[in-house]
Amino acid sequence: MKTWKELKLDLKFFWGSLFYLTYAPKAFIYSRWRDAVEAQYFTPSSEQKFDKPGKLLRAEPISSGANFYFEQAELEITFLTVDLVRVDWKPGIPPIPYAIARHEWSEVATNLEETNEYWIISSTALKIIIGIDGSLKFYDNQGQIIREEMPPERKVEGWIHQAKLRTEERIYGLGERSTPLNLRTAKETTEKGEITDRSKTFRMWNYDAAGMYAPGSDPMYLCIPLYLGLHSLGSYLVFYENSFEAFFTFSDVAKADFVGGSLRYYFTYGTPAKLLETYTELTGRSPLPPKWALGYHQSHWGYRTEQAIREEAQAFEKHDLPLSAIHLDIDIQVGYRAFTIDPDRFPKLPSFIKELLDQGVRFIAIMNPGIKHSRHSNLFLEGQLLEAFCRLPNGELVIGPVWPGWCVFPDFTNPVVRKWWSRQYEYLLDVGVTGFWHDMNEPAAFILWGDRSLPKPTQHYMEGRGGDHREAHNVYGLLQAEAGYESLSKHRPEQRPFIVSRAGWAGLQRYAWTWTGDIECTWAAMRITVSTVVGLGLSGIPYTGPDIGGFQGNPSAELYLRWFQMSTFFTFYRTHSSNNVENRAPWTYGEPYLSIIREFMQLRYRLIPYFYTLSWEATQKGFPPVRPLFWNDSEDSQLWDIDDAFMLGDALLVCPVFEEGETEREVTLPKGHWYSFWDDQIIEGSQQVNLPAPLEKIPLLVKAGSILPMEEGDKLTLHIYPSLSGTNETQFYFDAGDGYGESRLDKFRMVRFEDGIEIFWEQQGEYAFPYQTVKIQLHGMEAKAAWVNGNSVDCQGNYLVTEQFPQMYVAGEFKIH
Ligand code: NBV
Repeated sequence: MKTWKELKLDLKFFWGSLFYLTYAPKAFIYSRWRDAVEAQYFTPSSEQKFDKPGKLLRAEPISSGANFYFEQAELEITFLTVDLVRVDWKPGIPPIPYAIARHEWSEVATNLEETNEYWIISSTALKIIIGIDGSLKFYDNQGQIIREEMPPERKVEGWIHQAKLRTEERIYGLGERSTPLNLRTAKETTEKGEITDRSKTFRMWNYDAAGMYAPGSDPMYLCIPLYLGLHSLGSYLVFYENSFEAFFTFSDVAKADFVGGSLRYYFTYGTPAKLLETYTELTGRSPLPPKWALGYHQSHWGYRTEQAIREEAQAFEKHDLPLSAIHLDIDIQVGYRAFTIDPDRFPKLPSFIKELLDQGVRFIAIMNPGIKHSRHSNLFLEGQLLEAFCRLPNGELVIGPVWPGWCVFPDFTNPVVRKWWSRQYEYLLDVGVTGFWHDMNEPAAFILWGDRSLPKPTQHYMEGRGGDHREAHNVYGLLQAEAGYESLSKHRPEQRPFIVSRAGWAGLQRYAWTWTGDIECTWAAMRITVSTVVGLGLSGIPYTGPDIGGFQGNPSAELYLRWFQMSTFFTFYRTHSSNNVENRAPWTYGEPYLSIIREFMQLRYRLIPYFYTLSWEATQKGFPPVRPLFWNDSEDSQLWDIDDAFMLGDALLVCPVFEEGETEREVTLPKGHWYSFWDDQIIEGSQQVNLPAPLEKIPLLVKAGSILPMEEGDKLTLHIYPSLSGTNETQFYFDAGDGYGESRLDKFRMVRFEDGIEIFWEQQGEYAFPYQTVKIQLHGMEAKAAWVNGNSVDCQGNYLVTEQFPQMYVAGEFKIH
């Protein structure tokens, strides 16, 4: 017998499904029309086809590189730095550099040599051998071969590019993926759900999961044609600057098959950290987010009125839970139209937003790119005059069904359209909306079969050079985010923009955060999220997180709790759920879950100085805050496949629990020593251990040698985790938390001695130190005496309270020797 609550949920699900059905006739008409359009416009190209480049005939040096002339192709190799090269095979339509942030590079000295069998182009750090047949071999500065590429194959349109993979080689990246972290272990699943032994083919085509996806589903919303290879001789990164649809497979070879465009790619090698630093130098880094964005966000598709939102915010207060933002879904709009908020349901919006802000809660509004095709829509009329909407080659408007009904789609590849779109945010900013949530921007349309997007012959401006949807599709969300970002920077220059975008491409990190979409509510789904988030980080996107508890379905209390605990250590910390499930918030499941969740939320807020420093580091180096375990230990092959745990920065190792009823879990530790965050137990690294994971905790480890900054009001506690020996350096970044004012860096050097530790503290920058007191909390050490700047100070067991100091010595006994 079902309980009343279960019956209510079934009913909600039933109505929700009926609601989707109302779109079915439009989806049917659209799917038929799209198929007809594609059949009409796609005729085989008359372009001459050849397979391989043919024989290498000659080469000539150019500035920072060389040109190589083959019988049927041309190859241009340019060194942007000594260890970053651009490889450009021609012919092919040159890409519009949407991904690229840096265009000017200093000249690099290169050397071009010819031998009997091949040519060599080299810098001081990288040597490339160009075979007579067009094969390429990349060598590092030790003379080790890092990557071996076969001659590319030109198709009628597009290219196939293959490289050999070493037996032990692992592959990561491709943007957002819902598979094991090492993409080489992912297998194809049959329609019946059976797993085959064939390698999975990953598709590059931003894709709307339309309400629910399960682990293994591919493609996802945000594809990036980039991967990292990691093997016993080193690691490298390849980024294809080609936004066309493509298929990547990793078996004995890595195969990239593009349906169009040119074959232009970038190669660099080095440690994973170095790879991300170089890649984000090329494609740009995330700007510093406003600090509040690192707090907790609450969302549900279903908050319809001012009162409902007020009650939700008040419930946070009532339950003594922190809240930084509330996300408002399409139900607050008028007929689901972009840039609208229903004035009847939000009669006093500016004062309501102010009321929320006074409680520290920001108002984030959703927006979809589709504009209602109607003469009663101002945006439609304006856009028509501007010729802003996508059309077919015969000039016919592309009209597809989305939430508002029949919609037209702005062509964001046109700068005039981006500017027009940018202006639309202005009044919502004036009303007080803090940030925006870009949904359905793959772009997605409702269908009954076939592709969930615009017809491929849809024409795009492509900055004036023209192109069709096959090329523009994957950059659509990126360019919408650019327009949004420009708008927020321009119209509200004193605050940092906050945009969350579902779709994107290489470079999205410059403008927006993302989230991992409509994941189902299962333990397996929660588990795969670690790979998705870590993989996105390795693809240059540092800010992401899942809908806590999953989007579609009602998780058990335990699943929600475990999901919450894990997400406490992801950058984007948000509960969100579908409109046909129960509204889910930290108190939904009562005790003991509420109290445990509260503790994790409080821990998250205490850790904000740590998160914020990681954000600053992302602006400087492009390092994702959430990292794989091999990040600092890429030579340890034991760590290469670990995707059930992750690092938050260099100091914290997070081991979520992925099974119902589990109260302990196995953890593989990287080298060094690790402190259990909960009880200071010290564990030696480079081994597998079983750690307790009762409901109220997940294994959380701190690397020996770290200092963890934690704040509570105007008090900063520096948690000191001494290493066995040597010196460790750490720095923390502080500023006003928003805007573009002064900042400061507090740099700590910790030296471990036999009988104590010495800490040096240096400051840089004009921003005043934001705390009244500093507490030094020692871990794994019993203090006996302490001196600050040479003066003896009171020291109680394992902590002392002080002001800022240039030097401190604490003598005592250590738990590890
Ligand atoms: O706007 C409704 C949902 C949203 O809640 C979700 O987060 C998005 O991923 N949106 C998708 C559109 C409908 C999905 C069925």
